[in-house]
Amino acid sequence: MSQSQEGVSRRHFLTATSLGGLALAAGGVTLPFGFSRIAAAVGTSVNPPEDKVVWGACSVNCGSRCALRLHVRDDTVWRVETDNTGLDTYGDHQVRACLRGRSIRRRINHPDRLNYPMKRVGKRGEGKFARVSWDEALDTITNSLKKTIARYGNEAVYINYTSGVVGGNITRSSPYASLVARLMNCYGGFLSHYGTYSTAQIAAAMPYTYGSNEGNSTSDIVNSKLVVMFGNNPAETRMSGGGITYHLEQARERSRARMIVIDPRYTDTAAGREDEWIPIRPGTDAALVSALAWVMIGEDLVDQPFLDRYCVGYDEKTLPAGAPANGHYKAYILGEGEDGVAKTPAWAARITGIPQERIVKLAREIAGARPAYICQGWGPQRQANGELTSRAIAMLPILTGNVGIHGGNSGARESTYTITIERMPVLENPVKTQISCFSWTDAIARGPQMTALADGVRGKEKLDVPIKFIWNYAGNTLINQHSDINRTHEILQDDTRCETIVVIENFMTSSARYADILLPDLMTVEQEDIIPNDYAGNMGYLIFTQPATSAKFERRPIYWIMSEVAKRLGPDVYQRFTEGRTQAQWLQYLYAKMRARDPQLPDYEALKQQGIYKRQDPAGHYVAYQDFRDDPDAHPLKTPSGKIEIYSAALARIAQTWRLREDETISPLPVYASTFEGWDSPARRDYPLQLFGFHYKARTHSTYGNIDVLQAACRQEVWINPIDARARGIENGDRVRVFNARGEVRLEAKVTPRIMPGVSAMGQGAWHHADMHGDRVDHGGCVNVLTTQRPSPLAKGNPQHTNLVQIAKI
Ligand SMILES: Nc1nc2c(c(=O)[nH]1)N[C@H]1C(S)=C(S)[C@@H](COP(=O)(O)OP(=O)(O)OC[C@H]3O[C@@H](n4cnc5c(=O)[nH]c(N)nc54)[C@H](O)[C@@H]3O)O[C@H]1N2
Ligand SMILES: Nc1nc2c(c(=O)[nH]1)N[C@H]1C(S)=C(S)[C@@H](COP(=O)(O)OP(=O)(O)OC[C@H]3O[C@@H](n4cnc5c(=O)[nH]c(N)nc54)[C@H](O)[C@@H]3O)O[C@H]1N2
Ligand code: SF4
Ligand SMILES: [Mo]
Repeated sequence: MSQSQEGVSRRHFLTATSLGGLALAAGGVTLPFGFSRIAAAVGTSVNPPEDKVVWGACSVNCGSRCALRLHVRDDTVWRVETDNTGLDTYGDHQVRACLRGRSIRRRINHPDRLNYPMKRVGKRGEGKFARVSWDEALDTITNSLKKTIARYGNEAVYINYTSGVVGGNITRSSPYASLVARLMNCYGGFLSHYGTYSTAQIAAAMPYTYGSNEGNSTSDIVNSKLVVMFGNNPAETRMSGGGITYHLEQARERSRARMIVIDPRYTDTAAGREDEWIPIRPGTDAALVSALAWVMIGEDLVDQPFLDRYCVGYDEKTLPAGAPANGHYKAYILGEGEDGVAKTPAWAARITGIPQERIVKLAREIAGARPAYICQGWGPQRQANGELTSRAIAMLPILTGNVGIHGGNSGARESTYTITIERMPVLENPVKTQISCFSWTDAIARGPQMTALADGVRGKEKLDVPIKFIWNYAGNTLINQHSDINRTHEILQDDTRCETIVVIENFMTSSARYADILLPDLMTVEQEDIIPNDYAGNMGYLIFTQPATSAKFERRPIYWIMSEVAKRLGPDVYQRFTEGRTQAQWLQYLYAKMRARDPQLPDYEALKQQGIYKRQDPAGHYVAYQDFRDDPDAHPLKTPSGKIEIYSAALARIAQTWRLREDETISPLPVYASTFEGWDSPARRDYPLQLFGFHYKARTHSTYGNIDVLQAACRQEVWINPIDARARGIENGDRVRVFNARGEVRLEAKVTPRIMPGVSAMGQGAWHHADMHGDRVDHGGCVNVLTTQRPSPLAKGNPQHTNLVQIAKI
């Protein structure tokens, strides 16, 4: 708690009488600092004095993480400010919260917050609950868990992907690292998953090229001449003042690097800061890259020495033994490979919607600007052919030798500097079987039919049992965030399939409605925890949060909840789970370990006082694969050959052995392939518009989605180009139906040239709002009514950006 620090500040504004006096008191630093003090001073003059100001953090999964200063009066948070420490110069800048974090008081004090444990009384999904005691709730969970494991084994217990508190350490919700996982690992284990909804395709694919999935730090753009962004929108997806959007701006201000944004939408990242926006048809980036390669090869613009020394499979010279003749990349591009098609700009123009001349110019521009920071967000890979796309985009820095150097990049998304963190240990899972994080609905519906070769089951040839028990702590992927909500409803509402669902939440979300037992959690800002930065360029930090208020109603912290279940599972389980420590003792124990590894860290009490501790990357900027670039023999990559594998023999083997459908492609080369529900799919006859759900500033997924001021500031709309709107008689602001064979969503249309013709989009994460026992039409604008549960071929990941719909005026 930062009471003493705040006490000093408060004395300043109680004695200061003018703006000048205030600015002086604040050390004459930045305007926002002075302003917030004035606001506080005005507040204190008309209201009773506040009791304290407490350091908190916004710990949602937005890829940033922000410090909050919670002003508390009468045991209630009544005002929220953000980081005000340091001189606020770039490199020691303030980690300022975005409007979501600044509105957290409205989440903390929301009238709809869950207050008591509840059990389901109606049909599953109907949303009928009755209040029960904690004892009854915990006993019920324990008995169901025991029964499930006795009858089906530990593999029938699943911990769903959830990211609501991904920022926490003790409170962390990430399924790999949560206290739920720790508990299950103390009790025989659980069916786990690989991959995430965020990065399934790129995280599966990139390692075939590079051995890992890393990018340069965004701050390294200070050394770049050109920035090329494929479907990357940090102005909306990394919004913190300590986040990537700030680094991008500051670094470009210094390097004056040109910026080209390649995205079906004119994004907030472009928004006048770009030098050029190139709209592209979703799912076709690999075609664009192929044509760029065609121009570069034809005009002798490729970095041949780099390709010869560092890469495998660019041309005949480095094609691995066992690969087919002309199986190399150059042959593929020039039309001498298996398909016999030259990847000319004319060929790509038809696929991507980008004019040929622009493709030629872009190729010359990229090859001529060194170093170039070529990167991708995760939008392009959240497509049904996303594995191919992510590796294809990486070809541009590879062809131009931009990998492993300052100001360059690998083609992946940025990496970040992180301060030493010692995670709450989750122990080892005795169960080795895994499914992809996206295929859990299938594992309920047809678990024992799922195999390694057809469905990506790992650790076993096939699943033996379906999922019978689900833990869902701090997540909304049971309904809202998982694809094809209407199908999910069918699967979940039948409680003879998955027999028990436990949801631990703050709100009655669409997922919470499917709980059998629903438990009210404390929020991170109501607990003690130490929270590291997420994506933050080259300035890492730690935030030490303290409980802003006491625990209200019967809300309980996750550590207590899991300890109580452990206790009911037996004294040995309880002992293994807690190791005899309280939550506070765990934190001290973990922090002591951190300091042992990193003696520069402030001591525990000092960190508690100062709330946030920042440090710049001592190495300057992170450069992905720099060691390898400097000395490839001494520092080989983690690929089988130790080199950049443009041709991957491992993928060639998978392509031969896995069971794939007609319209699915796994290839040793980063080729372009069309896919199900793409721009050229026959289904376009009925559903002519492509649709995806971008990550939206109104919310972090669904979190903050119930905050009125944010809803008003950033409306939930479907973007549609004026050409497509006119053809349908739709005007800006009209209510429309967006539908396909899976369902229907109703919301307002945003008619705008900011999206290319033939494509539509809406912010993902809006709260699903439908009568599931009636017409099932969603009035909340939730894109997942329209998305498919069919996984992508290699990662078995979520192709949630690959959809076809029709839009009609209501
Ligand atoms: N405000 C806010 N920030 C967030 C989140 C949030 O919900 N709200 N979520 C966080 C999380 S968990 C994640 S995983 C990240 C997600 O980060 P991303 O996955 O990068 O975000 P998206 O908006 O899905 O996609 C980025 C851009 O890709 C574009 N795009 C879509 N398909 C294609 C394509 O085929 N080709 C090209 N070139 N572009 C395409 C979209 O228009 C969009 O502008 O964001 C994080 N940040
Ligand atoms: N169509 C489509 N769907 C998508 C995506 C997309 O791009 N398109 N993106 C996908 C991606 S990348 C991701 S990461 C997922 C994210 O999906 P989720 O991980 O489900 O993320 P949220 O929707 O934010 O849900 C987090 C939940 O945690 C709760 N919560 C927040 N704080 C706390 C707390 O302190 N305690 C407890 N117990 N609960 C808390 C919130 O109320 C909220 O219900 O969505 C995926 N779904
Ligand atoms: S939503 Fe993200 S950027 Fe906004 S305050 Fe929270 S952590 Fe920071
Ligand atoms: Mo994500």
